[in-house]
Amino acid sequence: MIFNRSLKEYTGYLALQTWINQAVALCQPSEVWLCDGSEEENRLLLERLVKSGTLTPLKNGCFLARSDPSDVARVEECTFIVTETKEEAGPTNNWMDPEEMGAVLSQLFRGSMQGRTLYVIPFCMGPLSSPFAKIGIQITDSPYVVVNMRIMTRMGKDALSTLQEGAFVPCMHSVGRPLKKGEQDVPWPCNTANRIIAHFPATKAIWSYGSGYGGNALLGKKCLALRIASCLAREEGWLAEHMLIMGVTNPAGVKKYFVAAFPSACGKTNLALLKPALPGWKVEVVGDDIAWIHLGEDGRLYAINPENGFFGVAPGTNWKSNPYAMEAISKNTLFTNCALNDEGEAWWEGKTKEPPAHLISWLGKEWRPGGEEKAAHPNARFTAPLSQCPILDPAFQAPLGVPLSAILFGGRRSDLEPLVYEANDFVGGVLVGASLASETTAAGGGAVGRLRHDPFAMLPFLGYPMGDYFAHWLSFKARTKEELLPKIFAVNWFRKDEKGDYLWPGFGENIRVLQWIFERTEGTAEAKEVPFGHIPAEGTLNTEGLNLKEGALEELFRVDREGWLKKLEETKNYFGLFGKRCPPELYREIERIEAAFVRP
Ligand code: OXD
Ligand code: MN
Repeated sequence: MIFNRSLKEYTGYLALQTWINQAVALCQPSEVWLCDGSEEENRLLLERLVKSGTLTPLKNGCFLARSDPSDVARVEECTFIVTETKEEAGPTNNWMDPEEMGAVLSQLFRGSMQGRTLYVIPFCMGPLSSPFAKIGIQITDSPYVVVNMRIMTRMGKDALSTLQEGAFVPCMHSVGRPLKKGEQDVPWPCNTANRIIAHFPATKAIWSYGSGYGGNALLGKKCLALRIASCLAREEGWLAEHMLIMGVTNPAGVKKYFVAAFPSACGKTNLALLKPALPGWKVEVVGDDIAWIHLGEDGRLYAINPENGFFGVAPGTNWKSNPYAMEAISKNTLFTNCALNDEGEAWWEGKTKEPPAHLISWLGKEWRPGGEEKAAHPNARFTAPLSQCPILDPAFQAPLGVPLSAILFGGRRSDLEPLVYEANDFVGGVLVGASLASETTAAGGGAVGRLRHDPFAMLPFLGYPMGDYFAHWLSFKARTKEELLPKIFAVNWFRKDEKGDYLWPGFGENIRVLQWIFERTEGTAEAKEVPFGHIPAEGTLNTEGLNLKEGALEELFRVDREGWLKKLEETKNYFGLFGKRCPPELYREIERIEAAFVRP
């Protein structure tokens, strides 16, 4: 065991030692490395990774990894919720029986780390001093995972110091490629034919096999902070959400916090790091992907970011679309599946207006512009510490989180959904979240551009039945005064005209929409009532200095009655999938909107 302090010094030692012993007996590694999270350790691991060909050093302390071409995204079809009955996992999850899964996993993991090092990663999701933080212990045979987890979480000794006996989420991970004596390793070991990412809500355990990529392997993120956390949140009365957290300050210096849920790769990082196009407005970021939301003693909702880094989609990120992200990733960043330019920097589609004349592609091949193949994979990622972000919110480490004034739901929809509207009330807002649908992206591993329901942007990340989740959201209404709950809004930056061009410029100009939302939460912005809520009254959305195409604004807020009635009907059909678990309040809200459409 390589660690300069004995495990016995930690309160949580007994249960942890047992867990490590079991893992060692099962996986049969050739050495065990308990990670302390230090600079020195990180340097050693990076050296190992460069030597093994997994990482290529870049400028400014950055590194590039090229994954196996078959291991490039989360794999939703290989992700399971393991419960006694299928009903407990719910109709939106893949399910397996615990005994059956136990048998599959013990076979896969037996000897899976032969010839490799077993790393033990203690990590904390949430600020170390937060009563809402959760400790995870990830066991992995991937040093690439260790160096990523060090950026994405509070990892090592500090996390271990806060461990109480037995109070950790056990996270077991293997790339599934044992090495025979003398066998040469490959740069990106994986076993994609046998990938399985299994979650056990009853014991809160996570077992992941066969993939080294992103959310499949960095188990603090989607597995712990969303799927397992959603189960904990249901039991303990809070919410674990796929949401960014941002602070918005107006020119008068008043600050409010918003959270926003968007499906994967729909612009959460860009919105969280928005550089306002309007003078006097300021945006600061608390988190770009996950929010843990608790009811405060004052009856308001508060959010913490359980993560400590960005694991963002690189393609499309540039100095215009997201200058603060570009700054954050300018040093000490791990790039995965980006291309490599001749200056020793990572490159991806959209980084520069014109692609460089020569690159090495994410596949490690010579690349020149004009061909069919992309230089970077569409789901290429950067892993960068939040601390490097120039607009990190000062309350980022606040143990109880930041108070919320608004909740936004958004998808990628080329038609129907207006640029922004406010829901009728809290129940109406829960309906907005529950009926969220979006065009699919490269992050989920399946077909791209297909409209699919993605309630609360949580479809791939909920650990229990969707209908119960809707009811859990609604339960907050009875637990506090409605006027203390954040107002709920829907946004859609992706509306297109009949030629297929975007109607709204997006990016920094989205502050105009945030301004209206901000002012609605203060009760100062005027609104026009529509059946599904309120849209900005004419002239209320600040479009000064914006050169919108003629008719664009009208189109962005056009209420397509037939389209909406069809959507409501279709939403009812979709909710039918959840049977009796779907709360009747949501059907009543749909009926209320339908009736308002029918009334002259
Ligand atoms: C992510 C995702 O990586 O949602 O954040 O896929
Ligand atoms: Mn995400």
